[in-house]
Amino acid sequence: MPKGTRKAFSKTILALALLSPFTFAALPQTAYQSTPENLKARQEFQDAKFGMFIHWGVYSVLGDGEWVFHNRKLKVQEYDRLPKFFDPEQFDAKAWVSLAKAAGMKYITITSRHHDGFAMFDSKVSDWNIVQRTPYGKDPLKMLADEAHRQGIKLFFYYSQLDWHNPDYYPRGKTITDNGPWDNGRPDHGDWNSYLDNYMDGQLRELLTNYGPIGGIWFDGMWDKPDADWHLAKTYALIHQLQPAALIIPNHHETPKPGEDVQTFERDLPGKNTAGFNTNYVSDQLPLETSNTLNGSWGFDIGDSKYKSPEEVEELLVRAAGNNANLLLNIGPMPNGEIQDEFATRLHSVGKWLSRYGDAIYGTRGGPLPPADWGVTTQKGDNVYVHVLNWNAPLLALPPISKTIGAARLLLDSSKVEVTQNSYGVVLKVPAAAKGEVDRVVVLTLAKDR
Ligand code: JFZ
Repeated sequence: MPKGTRKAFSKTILALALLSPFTFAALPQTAYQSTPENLKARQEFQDAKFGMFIHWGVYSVLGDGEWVFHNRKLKVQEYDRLPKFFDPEQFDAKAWVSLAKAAGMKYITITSRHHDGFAMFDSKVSDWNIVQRTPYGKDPLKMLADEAHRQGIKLFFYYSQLDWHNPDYYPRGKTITDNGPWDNGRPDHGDWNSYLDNYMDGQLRELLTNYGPIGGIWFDGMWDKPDADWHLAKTYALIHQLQPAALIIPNHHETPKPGEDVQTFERDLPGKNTAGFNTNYVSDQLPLETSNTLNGSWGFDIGDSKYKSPEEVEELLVRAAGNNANLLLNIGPMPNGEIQDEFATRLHSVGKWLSRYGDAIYGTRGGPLPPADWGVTTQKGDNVYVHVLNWNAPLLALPPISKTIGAARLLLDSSKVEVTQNSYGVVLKVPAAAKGEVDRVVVLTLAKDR
């Protein structure tokens, strides 16, 4: 390289070196580096596998789901009557947390506010909250957080960024027209920046300050205005600054953005899009989660009796685990604070089942074999768990597993399972399923590499 060129070259390098810190400063999103606490929390989240989702708000009073404000095209002044009837005298934080634990669930994600914008917690940012507007007058999230800490279960807050009540949620999103025009009486102007920076970030600050260590924030509603500037970098930085281990879990149905810690899929296994609004992109970096309902609804629906059986829930959980994902299973408690028996009995059955099969689920990761119609595999340490969900022949032929299988046994009674392994793959002799047996789990112990 001639001398002049070399000089110009090194000048360019110098300029680039000087420029780069500024480039990163201007793009805080790309600079997001998760902290060690956050990475540890992600591992614990993946180990947890099974969580309880709770949709509960003033809408529960009407027994018609959490979208009733929108579906019935109510006016703001009409919806404002609803909190006066919310008096959950049967609410018992201990009973809720105990039920989650009995079901084998390791975390709870509850609506701190849904699309009606009504804060189910003691918020100073606005009086549109449970303490100031309801006869109940107390903060159930505080009671739940204290009880969750006592019982050693993580609590996450669902938070709707979409708001059907606050005038500053303006310009409005697609939910104002998707059901035919809905003018609910708000003025045709508003301060979007103030909504995000003061109202929303103010409430998030409260949630991450007043409730002890929180598992994370489960965001929902960005899909209402997919092209808006949601000030995500600012909001995400605030959360990670207040609680570095808190996980940001956005239900925006898009490819994960910088600062997000978990990719969640609504009513679908990762990469499947039977619901019609999920993305096919599956992160190979972030923990995965899939949410689903125990009947057909999220919020309490008095006319919904389409309960999933314990067996269906168990299969969902196993298929989620085999896809390297958690299952977040929803219940909508009643407005009096009780969880209906149909939910409680089913959850107890799943918990009983998990006490026998949990070894093949908790703490595992998906694979090594791809999920298939016959079933899935999970793995932990030297063990591969083959979950046979849908296979009626005595022999099950699997694709190759790269390591040598040292032993094969049934999880339930440790009885030996016949296995052959060659370059074509692995053949297992699986015992017939007992009546009602959802999952036959064969544990393959891999030989140590020499
Ligand atoms: C959202 C909420 O609207 C719903 O009430 C519940 O909280 C659920 C967990 O999350 O559900 C959605 C969100 C977006 C679409 C559909 C359902 N969408 O874009 O079609």
